[in-house]
Amino acid sequence: MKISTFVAISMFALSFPACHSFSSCATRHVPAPRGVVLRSAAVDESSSSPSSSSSSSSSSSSTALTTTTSSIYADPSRYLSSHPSNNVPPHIAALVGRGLHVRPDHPIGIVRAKIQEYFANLDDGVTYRIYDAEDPIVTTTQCFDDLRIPPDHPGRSPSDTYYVTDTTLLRTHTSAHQSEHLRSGDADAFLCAGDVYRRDEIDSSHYPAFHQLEGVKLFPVEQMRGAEGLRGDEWTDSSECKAIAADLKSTLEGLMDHLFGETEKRWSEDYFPFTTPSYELEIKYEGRWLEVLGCGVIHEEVLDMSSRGDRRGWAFGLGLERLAMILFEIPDIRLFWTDDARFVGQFKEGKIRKFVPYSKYPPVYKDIAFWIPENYIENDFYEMARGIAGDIIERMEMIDEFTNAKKGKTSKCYRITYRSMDRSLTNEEVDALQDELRVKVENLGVEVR
Ligand code: FA5
Ligand code: MG
Repeated sequence: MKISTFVAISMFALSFPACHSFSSCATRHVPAPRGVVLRSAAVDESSSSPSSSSSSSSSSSSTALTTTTSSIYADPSRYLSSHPSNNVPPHIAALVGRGLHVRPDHPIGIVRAKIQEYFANLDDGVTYRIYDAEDPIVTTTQCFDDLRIPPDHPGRSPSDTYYVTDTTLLRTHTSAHQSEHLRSGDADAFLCAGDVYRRDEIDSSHYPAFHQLEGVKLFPVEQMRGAEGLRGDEWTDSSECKAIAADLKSTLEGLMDHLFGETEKRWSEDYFPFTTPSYELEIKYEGRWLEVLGCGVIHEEVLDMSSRGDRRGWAFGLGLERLAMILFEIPDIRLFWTDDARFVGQFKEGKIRKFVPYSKYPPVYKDIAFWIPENYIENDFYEMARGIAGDIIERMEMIDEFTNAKKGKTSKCYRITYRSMDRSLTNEEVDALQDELRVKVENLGVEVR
Protein backbone atom coordinates (compact mmCIF):
# COMPACT_ATOMS: atom_id res chain seq x y z
CA MET A 1 0.00 0.00 0.00
CA LYS A 2 1.51 3.25 -0.93
CA ILE A 3 1.68 6.08 1.51
CA SER A 4 -0.66 8.83 0.52
CA THR A 5 1.11 11.82 -0.89
CA PHE A 6 0.45 13.99 2.09
CA VAL A 7 -0.50 11.86 4.98
CA ALA A 8 0.69 8.50 6.05
CA ILE A 9 -2.70 6.92 6.22
CA SER A 10 -4.48 4.58 3.95
CA MET A 11 -6.05 6.51 1.13
CA PHE A 12 -8.79 4.07 0.49
CA ALA A 13 -10.80 2.97 3.43
CA LEU A 14 -12.83 1.08 0.88
CA SER A 15 -11.58 -1.15 -1.81
CA PHE A 16 -13.63 0.19 -4.55
CA PRO A 17 -13.87 -0.23 -8.21
CA ALA A 18 -14.22 3.22 -11.29
CA CYS A 19 -12.12 7.09 -16.85
CA HIS A 20 -11.21 10.35 -20.48
CA SER A 21 -12.07 12.45 -23.55
CA PHE A 22 -11.79 15.69 -25.47
CA SER A 23 -14.76 17.79 -24.79
CA SER A 24 -16.01 20.67 -26.78
CA CYS A 25 -16.59 22.64 -23.63
CA ALA A 26 -13.08 22.12 -22.45
CA THR A 27 -11.25 23.52 -25.39
CA ARG A 28 -11.30 27.27 -25.12
CA HIS A 29 -8.00 29.03 -25.12
CA VAL A 30 -7.38 30.59 -21.77
CA PRO A 31 -4.55 32.99 -21.35
CA ALA A 32 -4.85 33.44 -17.61
CA PRO A 33 -7.70 31.76 -15.77
CA ARG A 34 -9.17 34.07 -13.17
CA GLY A 35 -12.23 32.21 -12.00
CA VAL A 36 -15.79 33.36 -11.95
CA VAL A 37 -18.25 34.19 -9.25
CA LEU A 38 -20.84 31.57 -8.49
CA ARG A 39 -23.63 33.72 -7.08
CA SER A 40 -26.08 35.10 -9.53
CA ALA A 41 -26.17 38.32 -7.57
CA ALA A 42 -22.47 38.79 -7.97
CA VAL A 43 -20.93 40.45 -10.93
CA ASP A 44 -18.66 38.28 -12.99
CA GLU A 45 -15.70 40.57 -13.13
CA SER A 46 -14.00 38.60 -15.81
CA SER A 47 -16.93 38.13 -18.11
CA SER A 48 -15.47 40.45 -20.65
CA SER A 49 -12.41 38.32 -21.00
CA PRO A 50 -12.44 35.16 -23.09
CA SER A 51 -11.04 33.28 -20.14
CA SER A 52 -14.30 32.69 -18.37
CA SER A 53 -17.93 32.33 -18.97
CA SER A 54 -20.47 33.28 -16.41
CA SER A 55 -21.65 30.35 -14.39
CA SER A 56 -24.59 32.16 -12.95
CA SER A 57 -28.06 31.61 -14.12
CA SER A 58 -30.54 32.22 -11.34
CA SER A 59 -30.26 32.05 -7.61
CA SER A 60 -32.13 28.76 -7.49
CA SER A 61 -30.04 27.15 -10.14
CA SER A 62 -26.40 28.05 -10.08
CA THR A 63 -25.29 24.78 -11.46
CA ALA A 64 -24.13 25.89 -14.88
CA LEU A 65 -20.52 24.92 -15.25
CA THR A 66 -17.76 27.27 -16.08
CA THR A 67 -15.98 26.18 -19.20
CA THR A 68 -12.56 27.63 -18.99
CA THR A 69 -10.14 24.76 -19.26
CA SER A 70 -7.53 25.44 -21.87
CA SER A 71 -6.99 23.23 -24.87
CA ILE A 72 -3.25 23.70 -24.53
CA TYR A 73 -3.36 21.43 -21.50
CA ALA A 74 -4.33 18.55 -23.77
CA ASP A 75 -1.02 18.72 -25.63
CA PRO A 76 1.00 15.71 -24.41
CA SER A 77 4.28 17.28 -25.51
CA ARG A 78 3.95 19.79 -22.63
CA TYR A 79 4.47 16.98 -20.16
CA LEU A 80 7.23 15.04 -21.86
CA SER A 81 10.59 16.75 -21.64
CA SER A 82 14.16 15.64 -22.06
CA HIS A 83 14.92 16.91 -18.59
CA PRO A 84 16.64 14.17 -16.55
CA SER A 85 13.99 14.51 -13.83
CA ASN A 86 11.11 13.91 -16.24
CA ASN A 87 9.28 10.76 -15.24
CA VAL A 88 5.93 11.32 -16.98
CA PRO A 89 5.23 8.33 -19.21
CA PRO A 90 3.36 8.92 -22.50
CA HIS A 91 0.25 7.14 -21.25
CA ILE A 92 -0.04 9.67 -18.44
CA ALA A 93 0.76 12.66 -20.66
CA ALA A 94 -2.13 11.54 -22.85
CA LEU A 95 -4.57 11.87 -19.94
CA VAL A 96 -3.88 15.48 -19.04
CA GLY A 97 -6.20 18.24 -20.14
CA ARG A 98 -9.26 16.19 -21.02
CA GLY A 99 -11.33 18.40 -18.74
CA LEU A 100 -13.71 15.76 -17.39
CA HIS A 101 -14.57 18.11 -14.53
CA VAL A 102 -15.93 20.75 -16.94
CA ARG A 103 -18.03 18.37 -19.02
CA PRO A 104 -21.65 18.93 -18.05
CA ASP A 105 -22.70 15.41 -19.09
CA HIS A 106 -19.87 13.54 -17.43
CA PRO A 107 -20.25 12.05 -13.93
CA ILE A 108 -17.23 14.04 -12.69
CA GLY A 109 -18.70 17.26 -14.10
CA ILE A 110 -22.15 16.46 -12.72
CA VAL A 111 -20.78 15.91 -9.22
CA ARG A 112 -18.75 19.10 -9.42
CA ALA A 113 -21.88 21.02 -10.44
CA LYS A 114 -23.83 19.57 -7.53
CA ILE A 115 -21.13 20.67 -5.14
CA GLN A 116 -21.10 24.18 -6.62
CA GLU A 117 -24.86 24.27 -6.35
CA TYR A 118 -24.65 23.49 -2.65
CA PHE A 119 -22.15 26.28 -2.00
CA ALA A 120 -24.08 28.75 -4.12
CA ASN A 121 -27.20 28.14 -2.08
CA LEU A 122 -25.54 28.09 1.34
CA ASP A 123 -27.00 30.60 3.66
CA ASP A 124 -23.62 31.84 4.92
CA GLY A 125 -23.50 35.17 3.15
CA VAL A 126 -20.32 34.09 1.42
CA THR A 127 -19.62 34.21 -2.29
CA TYR A 128 -17.47 31.37 -3.55
CA ARG A 129 -15.36 32.18 -6.59
CA ILE A 130 -15.03 29.28 -9.01
CA TYR A 131 -11.73 28.21 -10.52
CA ASP A 132 -11.46 25.28 -12.88
CA ALA A 133 -8.75 26.09 -15.37
CA GLU A 134 -5.43 26.26 -13.62
CA ASP A 135 -2.44 24.77 -15.37
CA PRO A 136 -1.96 21.16 -14.20
CA ILE A 137 1.78 21.82 -14.29
CA VAL A 138 2.72 23.50 -11.05
CA THR A 139 6.01 24.29 -9.36
CA THR A 140 7.44 22.54 -6.33
CA THR A 141 6.87 25.86 -4.54
CA GLN A 142 3.13 25.79 -5.28
CA CYS A 143 2.63 22.13 -4.59
CA PHE A 144 4.86 21.74 -1.56
CA ASP A 145 6.80 24.72 -0.15
CA ASP A 146 3.82 27.09 0.04
CA LEU A 147 2.04 24.36 1.96
CA ARG A 148 4.81 23.67 4.47
CA ILE A 149 5.48 20.23 2.99
CA PRO A 150 9.07 19.60 3.99
CA PRO A 151 11.84 18.87 1.46
CA ASP A 152 12.22 15.26 2.61
CA HIS A 153 8.50 14.44 2.58
CA PRO A 154 7.80 11.15 0.76
CA GLY A 155 5.07 12.85 -1.26
CA ARG A 156 7.80 14.77 -3.10
CA SER A 157 9.68 11.71 -4.16
CA PRO A 158 9.77 10.76 -7.86
CA SER A 159 8.36 7.39 -6.89
CA ASP A 160 5.14 9.14 -5.89
CA THR A 161 5.05 12.22 -8.12
CA TYR A 162 5.26 12.91 -11.85
CA TYR A 163 7.97 15.49 -12.51
CA VAL A 164 8.20 17.45 -15.76
CA THR A 165 11.51 19.02 -14.71
CA ASP A 166 13.19 19.10 -11.30
CA THR A 167 11.08 22.11 -10.26
CA THR A 168 7.84 21.51 -12.15
CA LEU A 169 5.41 18.64 -11.84
CA LEU A 170 1.89 17.43 -12.46
CA ARG A 171 -0.03 18.65 -9.42
CA THR A 172 -0.63 15.93 -6.89
CA HIS A 173 -3.52 17.80 -5.27
CA THR A 174 -5.60 20.90 -5.91
CA SER A 175 -4.14 22.40 -2.74
CA ALA A 176 -1.28 23.40 -5.05
CA HIS A 177 -3.46 26.38 -6.08
CA GLN A 178 -4.52 27.48 -2.62
CA SER A 179 -1.72 29.94 -2.05
CA GLU A 180 -1.88 31.66 -5.44
CA HIS A 181 -5.58 32.30 -5.06
CA LEU A 182 -5.16 33.51 -1.51
CA ARG A 183 -2.27 35.76 -2.56
CA SER A 184 -4.19 37.25 -5.48
CA GLY A 185 -6.71 38.61 -3.01
CA ASP A 186 -9.44 38.06 -5.62
CA ALA A 187 -11.68 36.20 -3.26
CA ASP A 188 -12.15 35.40 0.39
CA ALA A 189 -13.75 32.10 -0.53
CA PHE A 190 -13.30 29.85 -3.51
CA LEU A 191 -13.79 26.40 -4.99
CA CYS A 192 -11.12 25.04 -7.27
CA ALA A 193 -11.40 21.80 -9.24
CA GLY A 194 -9.02 19.94 -11.45
CA ASP A 195 -7.27 16.76 -12.47
CA VAL A 196 -4.47 15.58 -10.21
CA TYR A 197 -1.78 12.94 -10.69
CA ARG A 198 -0.07 10.47 -8.41
CA ARG A 199 2.03 7.43 -9.08
CA ASP A 200 0.15 4.72 -7.36
CA GLU A 201 -0.87 1.12 -7.24
CA ILE A 202 -3.44 -0.24 -9.67
CA ASP A 203 -6.87 -1.57 -8.85
CA SER A 204 -10.49 -0.70 -9.38
CA SER A 205 -10.32 2.30 -7.05
CA HIS A 206 -6.80 3.57 -7.78
CA TYR A 207 -5.90 5.35 -10.96
CA PRO A 208 -2.85 7.57 -11.44
CA ALA A 209 -5.11 10.42 -12.53
CA PHE A 210 -8.16 11.57 -10.62
CA HIS A 211 -9.98 14.78 -9.76
CA GLN A 212 -10.15 16.89 -6.65
CA LEU A 213 -12.20 19.85 -5.60
CA GLU A 214 -10.66 22.28 -3.13
CA GLY A 215 -12.63 24.69 -1.02
CA VAL A 216 -11.27 27.65 0.96
CA LYS A 217 -13.06 30.17 3.13
CA LEU A 218 -11.57 33.09 5.05
CA PHE A 219 -13.53 34.55 7.93
CA PRO A 220 -14.26 38.25 8.43
CA VAL A 221 -11.55 40.02 10.46
CA GLU A 222 -14.17 41.27 12.95
CA GLN A 223 -15.13 37.73 13.88
CA MET A 224 -11.51 36.88 14.65
CA ARG A 225 -10.59 39.93 16.76
CA GLY A 226 -10.39 37.88 19.96
CA ALA A 227 -7.61 35.75 18.51
CA GLU A 228 -5.56 38.51 16.94
CA GLY A 229 -1.86 37.73 16.92
CA LEU A 230 -2.31 34.25 18.42
CA ARG A 231 -0.13 31.51 17.02
CA GLY A 232 0.58 27.82 17.62
CA ASP A 233 -1.31 26.17 20.48
CA GLU A 234 -2.64 29.49 21.69
CA TRP A 235 -4.37 29.90 18.36
CA THR A 236 -5.62 26.33 18.05
CA ASP A 237 -6.97 26.45 21.63
CA SER A 238 -8.86 29.67 20.97
CA SER A 239 -12.61 29.79 20.64
CA GLU A 240 -12.11 31.47 17.24
CA CYS A 241 -10.15 28.51 15.87
CA LYS A 242 -12.76 26.15 17.27
CA ALA A 243 -15.51 28.17 15.65
CA ILE A 244 -13.78 27.82 12.28
CA ALA A 245 -13.41 24.06 12.72
CA ALA A 246 -17.07 23.77 13.71
CA ASP A 247 -18.17 25.79 10.68
CA LEU A 248 -15.98 23.63 8.45
CA LYS A 249 -17.46 20.41 9.76
CA SER A 250 -21.06 21.51 9.58
CA THR A 251 -20.55 22.90 6.08
CA LEU A 252 -19.10 19.60 4.86
CA GLU A 253 -21.71 17.49 6.64
CA GLY A 254 -24.31 19.57 4.87
CA LEU A 255 -22.56 18.93 1.57
CA MET A 256 -22.69 15.18 2.11
CA ASP A 257 -26.40 15.35 2.91
CA HIS A 258 -26.92 17.43 -0.22
CA LEU A 259 -25.15 14.79 -2.30
CA PHE A 260 -26.33 11.59 -0.70
CA GLY A 261 -29.35 12.44 1.39
CA GLU A 262 -28.97 11.82 5.11
CA THR A 263 -25.90 9.61 5.43
CA GLU A 264 -23.84 8.23 8.29
CA LYS A 265 -20.62 10.16 8.67
CA ARG A 266 -17.61 10.00 10.90
CA TRP A 267 -14.81 12.45 11.56
CA SER A 268 -11.24 11.47 12.43
CA GLU A 269 -8.22 13.54 13.21
CA ASP A 270 -5.83 13.70 10.32
CA TYR A 271 -2.53 15.41 9.61
CA PHE A 272 -1.65 17.83 6.84
CA PRO A 273 1.29 20.23 7.11
CA PHE A 274 -0.90 23.03 5.76
CA THR A 275 -3.83 22.78 8.18
CA THR A 276 -4.11 22.43 11.91
CA PRO A 277 -6.20 20.98 13.34
CA SER A 278 -6.85 18.60 10.44
CA TYR A 279 -9.61 16.08 9.86
CA GLU A 280 -10.81 13.49 7.44
CA LEU A 281 -14.42 12.67 6.75
CA GLU A 282 -15.68 9.21 6.00
CA ILE A 283 -19.14 8.24 4.93
CA LYS A 284 -20.85 4.90 5.25
CA TYR A 285 -21.41 3.29 1.89
CA GLU A 286 -22.71 -0.24 1.51
CA GLY A 287 -21.77 -1.04 5.06
CA ARG A 288 -18.20 0.24 4.83
CA TRP A 289 -16.49 3.50 5.70
CA LEU A 290 -15.14 5.43 2.75
CA GLU A 291 -12.75 8.36 3.11
CA VAL A 292 -14.03 11.18 0.94
CA LEU A 293 -12.08 14.25 1.98
CA GLY A 294 -9.33 15.85 4.03
CA CYS A 295 -9.68 19.30 5.60
CA GLY A 296 -8.68 21.62 8.40
CA VAL A 297 -8.08 25.11 9.71
CA ILE A 298 -5.50 26.76 7.45
CA HIS A 299 -2.08 26.93 9.10
CA GLU A 300 -1.12 30.51 9.97
CA GLU A 301 2.24 30.12 8.21
CA VAL A 302 0.46 29.23 4.96
CA LEU A 303 -1.59 32.40 5.29
CA ASP A 304 1.56 34.39 6.13
CA MET A 305 3.34 33.08 3.05
CA SER A 306 0.31 34.05 0.95
CA SER A 307 0.34 37.59 2.38
CA ARG A 308 -2.96 36.91 4.14
CA GLY A 309 -1.49 36.62 7.64
CA ASP A 310 -4.21 38.97 8.91
CA ARG A 311 -6.89 36.41 8.10
CA ARG A 312 -8.04 33.01 9.35
CA GLY A 313 -10.00 30.31 7.60
CA TRP A 314 -10.59 26.74 6.58
CA ALA A 315 -9.78 24.53 3.60
CA PHE A 316 -10.85 21.13 2.34
CA GLY A 317 -9.98 18.85 -0.56
CA LEU A 318 -12.28 16.09 -1.75
CA GLY A 319 -12.00 13.32 -4.30
CA LEU A 320 -14.58 13.66 -7.09
CA GLU A 321 -14.22 10.06 -8.34
CA ARG A 322 -14.99 8.74 -4.88
CA LEU A 323 -18.21 10.68 -4.72
CA ALA A 324 -19.16 9.89 -8.31
CA MET A 325 -18.57 6.16 -7.85
CA ILE A 326 -21.03 6.13 -4.99
CA LEU A 327 -23.61 8.44 -6.52
CA PHE A 328 -23.71 6.70 -9.91
CA GLU A 329 -22.68 3.23 -8.73
CA ILE A 330 -19.75 3.21 -11.11
CA PRO A 331 -17.75 0.09 -10.28
CA ASP A 332 -14.35 0.79 -11.88
CA ILE A 333 -12.34 4.00 -11.77
CA ARG A 334 -11.04 3.42 -15.33
CA LEU A 335 -14.54 3.95 -16.68
CA PHE A 336 -14.40 7.70 -16.02
CA TRP A 337 -11.80 8.03 -18.77
CA THR A 338 -13.50 6.00 -21.45
CA ASP A 339 -14.99 7.51 -24.60
CA ASP A 340 -17.22 4.48 -25.10
CA ALA A 341 -20.68 5.77 -25.97
CA ARG A 342 -22.21 3.04 -23.83
CA PHE A 343 -20.66 4.83 -20.85
CA VAL A 344 -20.79 8.51 -21.73
CA GLY A 345 -24.26 8.19 -23.25
CA GLN A 346 -25.73 7.24 -19.87
CA PHE A 347 -25.20 10.60 -18.15
CA LYS A 348 -27.01 13.90 -18.47
CA GLU A 349 -26.34 17.31 -16.94
CA GLY A 350 -27.87 17.61 -13.48
CA LYS A 351 -29.11 14.01 -13.34
CA ILE A 352 -27.95 11.36 -10.92
CA ARG A 353 -28.71 8.01 -12.51
CA LYS A 354 -27.41 4.58 -11.59
CA PHE A 355 -24.88 3.37 -14.08
CA VAL A 356 -26.03 0.28 -15.99
CA PRO A 357 -23.00 -1.93 -16.62
CA TYR A 358 -22.88 -2.80 -20.30
CA SER A 359 -20.53 -5.71 -20.25
CA LYS A 360 -18.15 -7.60 -18.17
CA TYR A 361 -15.72 -9.32 -20.47
CA PRO A 362 -13.79 -12.24 -18.99
CA PRO A 363 -10.55 -11.52 -17.18
CA VAL A 364 -7.21 -13.09 -18.07
CA TYR A 365 -4.86 -13.66 -15.13
CA LYS A 366 -1.08 -13.77 -15.44
CA ASP A 367 1.49 -14.11 -12.68
CA ILE A 368 5.02 -12.81 -12.67
CA ALA A 369 7.64 -13.48 -9.98
CA PHE A 370 11.08 -11.98 -9.53
CA TRP A 371 13.90 -11.39 -7.06
CA ILE A 372 13.96 -7.74 -6.15
CA PRO A 373 17.00 -5.50 -5.73
CA GLU A 374 17.48 -3.45 -2.58
CA ASN A 375 16.26 -0.22 -4.11
CA TYR A 376 13.16 -1.75 -5.66
CA ILE A 377 10.21 0.66 -6.07
CA GLU A 378 6.87 -0.99 -6.52
CA ASN A 379 5.31 2.00 -8.28
CA ASP A 380 7.95 1.73 -11.02
CA PHE A 381 6.79 -1.80 -11.71
CA TYR A 382 3.10 -0.83 -11.75
CA GLU A 383 3.82 1.99 -14.11
CA MET A 384 5.93 -0.10 -16.43
CA ALA A 385 3.07 -2.57 -16.76
CA ARG A 386 0.63 0.26 -17.49
CA GLY A 387 3.06 1.64 -20.04
CA ILE A 388 3.02 -1.68 -21.86
CA ALA A 389 -0.59 -2.78 -21.53
CA GLY A 390 -2.47 0.44 -20.75
CA ASP A 391 -5.97 0.37 -19.40
CA ILE A 392 -6.57 -3.31 -19.99
CA ILE A 393 -4.76 -3.90 -16.73
CA GLU A 394 -7.57 -3.94 -14.25
CA ARG A 395 -5.62 -4.88 -11.19
CA MET A 396 -2.13 -5.78 -10.00
CA GLU A 397 -1.70 -7.43 -6.65
CA MET A 398 1.21 -8.96 -4.84
CA ILE A 399 0.17 -12.51 -4.03
CA ASP A 400 3.37 -13.94 -2.57
CA GLU A 401 6.54 -12.71 -0.98
CA PHE A 402 9.37 -14.59 0.68
CA THR A 403 13.00 -14.15 1.54
CA ASN A 404 15.59 -16.80 0.74
CA ALA A 405 18.02 -16.63 3.63
CA LYS A 406 20.85 -18.34 1.74
CA LYS A 407 20.58 -16.04 -1.23
CA GLY A 408 19.77 -13.11 1.01
CA LYS A 409 17.17 -12.13 -1.52
CA THR A 410 13.48 -11.41 -1.51
CA SER A 411 11.10 -12.65 -4.14
CA LYS A 412 7.77 -11.07 -4.99
CA CYS A 413 5.04 -12.58 -7.07
CA TYR A 414 2.33 -10.42 -8.63
CA ARG A 415 -0.95 -11.41 -10.18
CA ILE A 416 -2.05 -9.18 -13.04
CA THR A 417 -5.69 -9.11 -14.04
CA TYR A 418 -6.12 -8.16 -17.67
CA ARG A 419 -9.62 -7.20 -18.71
CA SER A 420 -10.87 -4.92 -21.41
CA MET A 421 -13.94 -2.84 -20.78
CA ASP A 422 -15.09 -3.15 -24.40
CA ARG A 423 -14.01 -6.49 -25.86
CA SER A 424 -12.79 -10.01 -25.11
CA LEU A 425 -9.05 -10.35 -24.86
CA THR A 426 -7.30 -13.29 -26.51
CA ASN A 427 -4.78 -15.34 -24.60
CA GLU A 428 -2.22 -14.70 -27.33
CA GLU A 429 -2.36 -10.93 -27.05
CA VAL A 430 -2.14 -11.03 -23.28
CA ASP A 431 0.78 -13.47 -23.48
CA ALA A 432 2.58 -11.09 -25.80
CA LEU A 433 2.11 -8.21 -23.32
CA GLN A 434 3.19 -10.34 -20.41
CA ASP A 435 6.29 -11.50 -22.33
CA GLU A 436 7.19 -7.90 -23.05
CA LEU A 437 6.81 -7.07 -19.38
CA ARG A 438 9.00 -10.03 -18.38
CA VAL A 439 11.78 -8.66 -20.57
CA LYS A 440 11.44 -4.97 -19.71
CA VAL A 441 11.08 -5.51 -15.99
CA GLU A 442 14.76 -6.53 -15.86
CA ASN A 443 15.50 -2.82 -16.39
CA LEU A 444 14.30 -2.30 -12.83
CA GLY A 445 17.18 -4.46 -11.61
CA VAL A 446 14.97 -7.44 -10.82
CA GLU A 447 15.71 -11.03 -11.71
CA VAL A 448 12.70 -12.80 -13.20
CA ARG A 449 12.16 -16.29 -11.80
C1 FA5 B 1 -5.11 15.83 -0.01
O1 FA5 B 1 -4.86 15.68 -1.18
C2 FA5 B 1 -5.17 17.21 0.65
N1 FA5 B 1 -4.68 18.18 -0.33
C3 FA5 B 1 -6.60 17.51 1.08
C4 FA5 B 1 -6.73 18.79 1.88
C5 FA5 B 1 -7.05 20.00 1.26
C6 FA5 B 1 -6.50 18.77 3.25
C7 FA5 B 1 -7.17 21.17 2.00
C8 FA5 B 1 -6.60 19.93 3.98
C9 FA5 B 1 -6.94 21.12 3.36
P1 FA5 B 1 -5.57 13.28 0.41
O2 FA5 B 1 -4.33 12.77 -0.17
O3 FA5 B 1 -6.10 12.58 1.61
O4 FA5 B 1 -5.43 14.81 0.85
O5 FA5 B 1 -6.69 13.29 -0.69
C10 FA5 B 1 -7.95 13.95 -0.52
C11 FA5 B 1 -9.06 13.11 -1.13
O6 FA5 B 1 -8.76 12.83 -2.50
C12 FA5 B 1 -9.22 11.75 -0.47
O7 FA5 B 1 -10.02 11.86 0.67
C13 FA5 B 1 -9.89 10.95 -1.57
O8 FA5 B 1 -11.27 11.25 -1.63
C14 FA5 B 1 -9.26 11.51 -2.80
N2 FA5 B 1 -8.14 10.66 -3.25
C15 FA5 B 1 -6.89 10.57 -2.73
N3 FA5 B 1 -6.14 9.69 -3.41
C16 FA5 B 1 -6.94 9.20 -4.40
C17 FA5 B 1 -6.75 8.27 -5.49
N4 FA5 B 1 -5.58 7.65 -5.69
N5 FA5 B 1 -7.80 8.00 -6.31
C18 FA5 B 1 -8.98 8.63 -6.12
N6 FA5 B 1 -9.22 9.53 -5.15
C19 FA5 B 1 -8.22 9.81 -4.29
MG1 MG C 1 -6.55 11.40 2.98
